Order: sequence, then C-alpha cells, then structure tokens
Amino acid sequence: MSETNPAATAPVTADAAPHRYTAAMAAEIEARWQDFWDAEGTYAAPNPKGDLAGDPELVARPKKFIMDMFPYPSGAGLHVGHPLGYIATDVFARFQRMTGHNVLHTLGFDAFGLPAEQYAVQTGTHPRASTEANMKNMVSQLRRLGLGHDKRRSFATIDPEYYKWTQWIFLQIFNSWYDDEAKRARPISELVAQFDSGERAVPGGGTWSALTEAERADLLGEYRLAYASDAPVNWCPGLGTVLANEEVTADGRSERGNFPVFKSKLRQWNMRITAYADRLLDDLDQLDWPEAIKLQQRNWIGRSEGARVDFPVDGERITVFTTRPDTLFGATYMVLAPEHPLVEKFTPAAWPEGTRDAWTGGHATPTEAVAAYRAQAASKSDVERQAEAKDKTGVFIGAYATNPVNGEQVPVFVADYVLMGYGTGAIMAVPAGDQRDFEFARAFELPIRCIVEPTDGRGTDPSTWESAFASYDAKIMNSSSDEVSLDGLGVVEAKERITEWLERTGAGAGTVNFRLRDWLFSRQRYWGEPFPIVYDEDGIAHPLPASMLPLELPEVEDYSPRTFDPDDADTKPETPLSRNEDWVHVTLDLGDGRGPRRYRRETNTMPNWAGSCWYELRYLDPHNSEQLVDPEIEQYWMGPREGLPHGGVDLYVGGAEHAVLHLLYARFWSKVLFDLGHVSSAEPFHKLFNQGMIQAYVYRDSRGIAVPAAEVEERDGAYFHQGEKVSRLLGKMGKSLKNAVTPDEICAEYGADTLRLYEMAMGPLDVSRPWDTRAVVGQFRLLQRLWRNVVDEDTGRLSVADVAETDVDADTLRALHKAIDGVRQDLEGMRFNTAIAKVTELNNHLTKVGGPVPRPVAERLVLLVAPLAPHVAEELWRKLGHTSSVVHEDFPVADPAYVVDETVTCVVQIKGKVKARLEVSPSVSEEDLEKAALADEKVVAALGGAGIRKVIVRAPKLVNIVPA
Ligand code: ANZ
Repeated sequence: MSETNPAATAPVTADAAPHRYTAAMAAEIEARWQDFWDAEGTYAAPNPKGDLAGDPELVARPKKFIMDMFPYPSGAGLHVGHPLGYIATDVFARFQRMTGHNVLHTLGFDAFGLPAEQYAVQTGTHPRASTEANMKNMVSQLRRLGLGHDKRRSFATIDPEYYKWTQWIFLQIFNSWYDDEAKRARPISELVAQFDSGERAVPGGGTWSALTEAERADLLGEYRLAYASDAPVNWCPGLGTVLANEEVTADGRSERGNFPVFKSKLRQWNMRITAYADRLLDDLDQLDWPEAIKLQQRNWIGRSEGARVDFPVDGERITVFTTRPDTLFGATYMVLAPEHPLVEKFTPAAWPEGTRDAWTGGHATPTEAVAAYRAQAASKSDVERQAEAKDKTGVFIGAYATNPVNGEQVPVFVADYVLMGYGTGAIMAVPAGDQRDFEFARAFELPIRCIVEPTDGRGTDPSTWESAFASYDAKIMNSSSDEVSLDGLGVVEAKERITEWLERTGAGAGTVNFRLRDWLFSRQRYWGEPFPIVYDEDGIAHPLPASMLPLELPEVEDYSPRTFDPDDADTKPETPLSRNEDWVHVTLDLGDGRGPRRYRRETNTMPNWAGSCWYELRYLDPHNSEQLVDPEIEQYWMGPREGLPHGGVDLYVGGAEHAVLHLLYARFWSKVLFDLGHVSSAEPFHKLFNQGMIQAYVYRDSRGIAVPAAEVEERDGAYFHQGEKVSRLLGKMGKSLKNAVTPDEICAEYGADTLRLYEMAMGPLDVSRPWDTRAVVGQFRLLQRLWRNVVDEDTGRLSVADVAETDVDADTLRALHKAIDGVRQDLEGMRFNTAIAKVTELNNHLTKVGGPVPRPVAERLVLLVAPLAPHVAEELWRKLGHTSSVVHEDFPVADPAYVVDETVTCVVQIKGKVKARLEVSPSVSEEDLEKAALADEKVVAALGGAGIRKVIVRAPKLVNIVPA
C-alpha cells in the first residue's frame, strides 16, 4: 500500500531549496554513515577478554545486553511490521550507550526449521541455498534501517561452528541426570559411581557390575536428561514428522499446516524438562516479564497439589492422582486411561456376575470390550477425548478395586476422558464433585454419593441433581469410617486430615502433579541439527566424543520429508537422513577403549527450537572454538547482579506468541548449563518485553478475495478497486493479503530515519497498531524542520547562533530542559512515542520562536534525536563541528531549575455550576483531588454545610459535587 501523497513528494522535487532535507538527501546521508559505522566498528561492544576484547574504559562501564528474538529468514523478506521490535531495541540500545553503558546489541538468524525446508521443497532448491539467499536479502533490508549492531557477533544457527555447540549442549544434557535431593543436574558419571559403590540401590536388586551393558544403558536411560523412549507421541502424517505438545493446537492439529495429529507409539528422543518443573515455576517470580506471559508459563507447567491414593485390586493396585482427596468417600467407581499398562492385567476372561448390560458395550467378554474400546480411543486426539460437551463413553473391564477408606468394591472402567499423559493415567471417580464423572455415572448407572453439602439449595439427594456440585467453601458429609471422619470439616481441613490418614496407613500420600510433559525432541526432517548419537550392533546409543563435533548435516539429493495422507494415523515416519547409507553406517573409534566399531547414526534431527535455546550465549563469545562461552565473558554480560539473582539478558524484545515454547525451552537449557557449571546465569532473559503487532487494512472484493491494497482508492469514505467497491478490515500484514508494505519502499520514499520515527511514534510499543503509509510523511516533516533549525537550506551552512547558554531566552531554556527531562525518562521507560512527541514540541517551539537557533539548544536537540534518527543526527552533529561520532556522546541532562512541576487548572462544580478553580499537578490522584476540592474555601462556603451525596472526579481537570 504505497499511495503517493502529493504533499509527501513535494519536498523531493528539484525546485526545492538546494540544501533541503529530501528523500534523496536522506538516502545519501544514510548510506554514507552506515558505511562509516561499519568501517569504524562504531557499535563494537568490547569483551573483557578474548578476541573481542577492547577499550578497557568501555569495559569498565556498567553493561547492558539488549536483544531481539532473532528472525527466521523467510523467503518473503521483511515487511514494515517485522522491524518494529528491532528499531525499538536499537533506539533503547543507543540511549543506553549515550548514558554510560557498554552495550551489546546484535542480531543473528534462526535458520533451521520447517518453513525453510518447506520453502525449499516447494521451490526445488536446497534448504541451505534458499536459506542463505533469504538471509542475504534480510541482511541488506536490515542494514538499510541503520541498526547499531555489533556485526562481529552475528551468526546463523545453521553455521557448523554454531551447531557444533548446540550438539555439544545436547551431549551435556544426555550425559547428566537430575538429582532430586540436590535439586540440580549432575554428570551421569556420578550416578554410575553411586550405583557402582552401592550408595544407591540398583532397582530390582543386584549390583551394577552384574548388569549387562544393555541393562545399564536402559537403567541410565531412566535418569538421563535427554533420553530415547517408546511413548505415545504426536504423529502428524501430513507433515511427516512428530511434534512437541507445544506445537499442537488446542483442537489437536499441527500449529504449522493445520494437519490432524495422532497419538502414536514411536521411539523418540525426549528432554526431561519435567525434572525442572518446580524451578521453572519458582524462578518466574524473579523475572521482569509481562504478567500475561508468566501466567501462560505457569498454566503450561500446571502445578496441582493433591494426593496419590492406592486402590487394591487382586494383590495389585491402581494408583490415582486426585486434587480432591477429601472426596475419597464419594469415589464410587474408577477409570483407567485406555492405554494404561495395567488394563490387560486386570481384565478377566469373562464378565463377573452381576455385570450390567450398560457396562459391557455389548461385547461377549471383557477382553473383547476393552480391545474394541482401545482401538476406538486411539483414533482420537487428547483434545477430542476431553471435549466438555461430548458424550461420555467407556467400558467396564470386569474388575473391582477396593476403596481404601471404606473397603467398598468399586467397578473399574476404561474411558477416554482419562488421559494417559496426566497424573497417573487413572482416576478415582467422584460423580458428586466432578462434572465429567457425574455425566459418566449417569450414562452408566453408577452410584452418586453426596459427600459435600451443597450450598446452592439443591439438596443432598443426587438423583435430583442436574450437575455435579463443586465448591471449596462447603462442608464435607457422608464421609466417616471407623478410622477417620471428615464430616463437618471444610474442604481444606478435610484434605489435610485425609492426607494425614493416607500417609499414616500407607494407602497414599500428598503429592504434587504437573501438567508439563517431557519435551519431545526429535523430528523426521532434514533441515535441522543432526544428533551426535550413534548406535552399536546391540542398538545401544553412544554419544559422539566432543572431538567429533560438529557432526555436519550431510549433503543429500533428496531432503524432502516423507509425508502421508494427513488422516492416516497408521503411517510411520521416515527420516530423510536414513536414505543416506554412506552417512548412516560408519566405522568409528569413539575413544571409549572399545576401538573402531561399526555404528549406525541417529537419523532424526533436532527440532527448530534447539538453535534458539542458547543463542544469547553465543553472542557473547561468538568465535570461541574451545568453549561454549568463556566463563569470565559470560559472567560479565549475563551473570547474577543486584536485582537479577539469576542473571540473564537485560532486555529481550519479541512477540508474545513465544510465551511458552521458545521461552520455556531456553529457560530449561539455561538451568541445565547452570547446574553443570558452564554458565553463571540460571535464567536466559531477565527482562522480557512483547511488542505489539503492526496491522494493515485488508481490502476484499465481493467474492471475499483480497485485492492489492496499493491499488485501492478512497472516495467519500468508501473504497474502490478497479471501479468495484471493496470492503476494508484491519488484519495482519503479509503477501497473502496483498497489503504488505516493505521497509525498502518507505526508505526509498523518505529514508530510514523517517521510517524509524514513524514506527516508534505510532503508539505505545506493546500495543498493536494499524499501518498508514499516508501518515509517514508527518515524521519526514519533523526531520525537515529539525534540519532547517540547524542548517541553512539555501547555502547548506550551519545556521545556529554561537551564543552561550546564559544568553538563551528563558522560555526556550524551559522548553529545552523539559524536553531533555521528558525524553530521558521516556527513552529509559521505552515510551518512544511520547519521547518523539516531546522532541517534536521542542522543535516546533524553536521554529515558532524563529531566528537562528542558539548552539547550546541545537546541540542538545540533535543529541535527543540521535537514538531515534541516528543518521540525520550524526550528520547534524558533524555539521555542528564535532569530529567524533554522536553515537558515543553523552545524552543531555536537564537542569532541574528549568523543570518546574507543571500545573493544570481543575474546575470544581457544584450541581454542574463552577464554584472554584484549583491549580493541581497533572498527575494528581482522584483521591487527592477530591480532598483538595472539598477543602477549598469557596467550595466549603458554597456548600454551606449541606451534606454530600456524590462526588464525581475526573482527574486532573474536573470535580463535580452533588450535595445531599
Ligand atoms: C477426584 C476428584 C473429585 C477430582 C472432585 C476432581 C474433583 P487438575 O486440577 O487439572 O490437576 N484427573 C486426574 N488424572 C486425570 C487424567 N489422567 N485424565 C483426566 N482426569 C484426571 O485435575 C486433577 C483432577 O482431574 C483429579 O482430581 C482427577 O479428578 C482428574 F470433586 O479426583 B479428581
């Protein structure tokens, strides 16, 4: 949408004053300073040591590590929405540089992953070729914006020197286990030592030395933080790969591509992120993140306090997890998830006497009924299974369990509303208290016992109820045995008492359950990091030694994923790397004393999240080939410090869509690396900021098809495309909606400084806002006026008055210092839009006053603008006679004498009539304003002792009093 506005193009024409700030001039200035900054390494942030060591004076300053979520090099290139965050961090980084910080700011590329691969498959080019071409294009688009990046620190996750360390971290994770007592990860060798010495018992008895190699591998696999296991995973035939839970939408489809996802039992790599559930939850409190994101992480981790209860069955037992152990007396049946491993064991050959017809599903034997029900459940996603409105289905397995609290025999069912992946995969069903159990009990004619006294007047006879009764504020009833009574207790006390009883009798124990599952870490794709794992003849996994890293992704002919009919759940994935015999089967000496042997390589690749789990660390020490990161350098930029007990990046800006996936995974890796002593920061990102989205109008014709926004004309409030009326709605910006505006277009028309100002001026950074190309010119005009205030448009010479500050008129000094004060605070608080408003105000003041601008004012105006519009600021700074870059100048400091508190007039009305005027601070609180109004002499007099019925306060400007 690049409507050309006559007003916008006017200044660009040739008949303008020869030294006016025009698009052509902006282009020239911007290119010149970008080259200069690159050549001078203006944005190089020195490390305290190593190959990027530098100016000790800079290193000694307080430091700031300011980071963006790095981009994915998509084939579509950037539209103006993409750089919003990059510009914001750049403005902030420049401000921090000018206020005495050593600032690390750079940008790399997250270049592995599905979209690049899909794009490559579609276009028939190798993913590396297309990814590199895309990166090249993005680099030049980004360079045009004048972002102050330390380019020495940039990299892409597909660089072998980078993914060498991604693989190395995988090995660290593989080679460690979580010590629940010490609450941290430890090397697996320490666990082996414990088993070997007998300090820790080998499960199942026996000694470590008596175990075979395969048995040892299996046992350690139960502990390793990265492990392969056969488990039901999310298989997406349409994409040809398995997916992490986080990549599956609420309706059980793939986040990418929207294909059905099925549960399928496959051998896959997992990361034991669940070991860190508590720490991932607890440490959120220390982070400066938006509350909404913290909440999403808390919900995803999903900590529930409750109890484990064992229900005996024929000498075995079914263990359930419940959040309501206080309702144990109301448990009238049990349900196992259809996949529960004990189902087969408990299912007898024939229906026991007294089995109701409603329970059998019409099958002749329990075995048959269970098999049929299992097959039916397997074809559904977890979400379908849990859907609230859905009819409850299930079958009796032909067995009874004993309710430990009252000895009652309760029937055991399988039903798909109980999921294997949550709790223990088994529940005690309490139809009176749980709606799903209630519906099931009704459908299967199971008893419902009222164990919580309803507080809503429905009475205590469940046969008259229409739903379960759930409340935490009610009293327990019908819950007494010889051993324990909960009757009359509130829920909280009842929970305590029954948990104590469970623990005393050994029938159960208080426990905490998490919703979080382990992270499925392998993908059946080509374009990802190969696993540094090989298998021997016995199928035992061996890690490659670090000396064999990087294990490079082999060049292959056919890198396409094998996809299947999206609805065919019975398909199995095929890894593209497995088609490469020479690479897969190798003879290696792993340096483990076993000499050269034949091995088979792991042919899965890592998920696209792997590369972004630790990239902040690589920025610190990007060329280190010996270590992940030098500890001293890591400590310097990211270590714990005052107010940041876990350390981390000072500011991380990106979209809110990464609330769980990337941010949770990266936190997990940080914690493992911290535990193993490789880094001093236990959290990757201390402060997180989510920028809003830049939206754009989507124009659609009568068939609903988007038409090119740039070709749409507006007439009398209606929109037309080729004469046809079209509709207009606010939506996303993008190629598919034909409304993308590129930064390149805007830079060509106005220059990068104008684009930067416009994006920052559009509104508060965290709020989404509509793009309006026609409004961009407003910021261009600001820069023209700024230019005119410093440079003579006819001669190109400096036009400022060389006077001392003492000779500047008081009004101007007040305007200047207020602007300095306000802009400083706004930039520090990332309120870039209001900062620009203040710069504009000062600039307008100078224009209005007229005459040459006094040098002390002009200089500081240029410094105020420098973080926002760095090119024009650099140019003007040099014109003002300075020989060093504006980038490292000190940001101006306001003289408090001129920053007197402003006041506004507040009108006080009684019954709508003005009775008094108060001078108050613009930020006065409603309470204070009300007090001041009621205390005012004139108001007191006007009220004449009458009482007050109501006071309406609209701070800071109005108080309306309604007397009684
Ligand atoms: C008895 C009970 C009585 C329950 C009552 C609830 C209300 P949250 O809070 O999400 O942790 N549950 C346990 N495991 C399950 C599984 N694998 N699939 C489906 N449901 C499962 O929920 C915990 C509650 O969800 C547990 O507490 C259990 O039902 C059920 F008045 O046990 B409750």
